Amino acid sequence: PRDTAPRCQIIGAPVQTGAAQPGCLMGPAAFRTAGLPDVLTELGWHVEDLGDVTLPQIKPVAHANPALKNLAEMIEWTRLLAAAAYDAARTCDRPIFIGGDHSMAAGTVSGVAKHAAEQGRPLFILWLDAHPDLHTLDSTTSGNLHGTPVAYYTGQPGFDQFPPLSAPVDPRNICMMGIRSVDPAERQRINDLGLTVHDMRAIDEHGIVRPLSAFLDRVQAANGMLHVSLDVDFLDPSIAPAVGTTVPGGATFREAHLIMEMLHDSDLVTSLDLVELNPFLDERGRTAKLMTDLTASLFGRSVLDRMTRSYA
Ligand code: HAR
Ligand code: MN
Ligand code: MN
Ligand code: MN
Repeated sequence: PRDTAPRCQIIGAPVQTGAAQPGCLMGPAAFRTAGLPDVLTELGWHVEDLGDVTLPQIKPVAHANPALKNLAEMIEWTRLLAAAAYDAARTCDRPIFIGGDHSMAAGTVSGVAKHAAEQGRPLFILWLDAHPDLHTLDSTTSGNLHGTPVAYYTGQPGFDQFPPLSAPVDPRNICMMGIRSVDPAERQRINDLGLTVHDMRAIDEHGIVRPLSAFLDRVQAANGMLHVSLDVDFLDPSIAPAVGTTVPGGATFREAHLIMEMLHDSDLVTSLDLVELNPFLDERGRTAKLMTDLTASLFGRSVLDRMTRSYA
């Protein structure tokens, strides 16, 4: 690529302690096997693969909620990934965090949020998921901590054992799409915090273009930074089987690509998570390949040159 090419760093986060089923540990290797770095290079990006973050030996951490699983692991991953994400956001145009279950977003989002705050810019989040992942450590009944990162990075109470947030994300700057599995405590929190949530019913009725355009207009008007967090289970299980928490009725192939294409045209995205890929559950690599192709659309792959851009 040219010296002036935009710069992307890839950071592997082999986190699986937040999910009930093992396997997300292999996610970063599957993304590399699917050719993610080469695909981005071919699209004209300068790509640097920083390898995987690794977790040192850690001691268990106690908590009053007996359901919690692997709390100490999530706390340490959050610390390590927040530092890695902060560094990457400072040194390149668009870091990609390849996971790893969604508990990793506690680290990646809080790390890029610190960078955004230092730039004096608000951070917006586009959360593409079947689930809102809005449990606190006290409200989760499954104890699977991939259901909690949004509560952490927005500064909800009860995360005192976690690294202190230097810049909590304003819940009003979060837009969720694809949601179709919400627990009662999360439903209440969505209302209390004022998140924008386009559930699958809303997408069935209105499509993705208008809700996404409205959100991107807000990001643009605020000179915001935009972090996109793409959970495999956002997609319909018929096209993306490699995830431990499939929910029927997810986004279609074209809905997902169109979101990525609009995000590319907007030129607003400043960081990306690719999460919940469980290669142990995949069929001949098809989910890893689809997630890689969606990333390619976000990084500029298109069928034809487009003369007009919705977001200049
Ligand atoms: N809300 C459920 C729970 O807390 C399911 C959480 C599943 N989360 C993910 N990430 N797969 O979106 O157990
Ligand atoms: Mn930056
Ligand atoms: Mn999720
Ligand atoms: Mn999910």
